[in-house]
Amino acid sequence: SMEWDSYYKLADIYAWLDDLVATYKGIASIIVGGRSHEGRQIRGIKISHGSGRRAIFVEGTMHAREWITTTAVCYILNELLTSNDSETKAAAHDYDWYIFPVTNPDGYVWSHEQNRMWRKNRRPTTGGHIGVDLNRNWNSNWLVSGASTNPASDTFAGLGPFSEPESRSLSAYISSIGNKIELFLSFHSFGQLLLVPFGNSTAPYANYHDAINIGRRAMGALSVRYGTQYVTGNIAEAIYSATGGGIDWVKEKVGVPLVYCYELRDKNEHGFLLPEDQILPNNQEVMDSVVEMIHQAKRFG
Ligand code: 0X9
Ligand code: ZN
Repeated sequence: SMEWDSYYKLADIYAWLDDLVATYKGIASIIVGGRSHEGRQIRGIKISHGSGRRAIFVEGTMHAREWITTTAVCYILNELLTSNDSETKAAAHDYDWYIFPVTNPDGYVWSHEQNRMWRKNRRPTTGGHIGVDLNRNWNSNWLVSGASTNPASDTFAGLGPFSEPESRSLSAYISSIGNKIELFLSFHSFGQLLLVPFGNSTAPYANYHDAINIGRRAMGALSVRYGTQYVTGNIAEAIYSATGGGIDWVKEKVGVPLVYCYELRDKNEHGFLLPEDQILPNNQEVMDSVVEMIHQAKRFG
């Protein structure tokens, strides 16, 4: 089991997923959201307590060095399977959950073994350069803004939309269950932000104000335990203009009503190197916010 006091390597996380499925037979099953360039699975878990339920999709570690997102997604999964809290249990029972802790497995392994600050995937592109920013590679306003055509750049968008096996296969998986997804959560770090689409436009869409209100209330719940403050806002406004991101595609092309991108702790004191003693508090406050978000989403319909 996980102790939430250190960051885990990919092999340990994947073995833990397999253990959970063995322990929670009939409720948890392994799902595979495709394969990476180096042939690793994008391995996740589906939690389902019965048929006919709407779905919540949770993914982390699209950016390799954002290790706090890996453990936060694992924690959500663990709580949904093991918590005795009534609201958490209701959330687990009322929805089908599709949970992928590591959507960029090659990059994550590279960040553990070779370069702690690696962000992109590990596929060779042009000019001897390696890696595409998977959060610029989705087919939504691809390469329109905040993305690079330079293969050496950390925000290189790739040679075309969905040029990368990780974003291509995960998007196909999302499409295959798209009409049942009610809420989509993408975990990044850092900055303490809760972002809603779109990456290059601040124009409100149909449920924009509901999305912001639900998000603000969820961040209110997040702040209760340790006082951690998050800002909720549109991507282009709250952080910077960036297109080709996962949540933009999920909103625009799949039509999922509620989609959010968390930018977890901290606010650049430690940045990507968030100390291990912040793992548990971070994960607890995030779980508080997810439970409240579901509660609020029901209120707003
Ligand atoms: O630049 C990014 O991809 C995200 N910030 S990070 O520091 N984690 O790299 C922000 C992305 C926001 N846009 C979308 N999710 N579409
Ligand atoms: Zn990121």
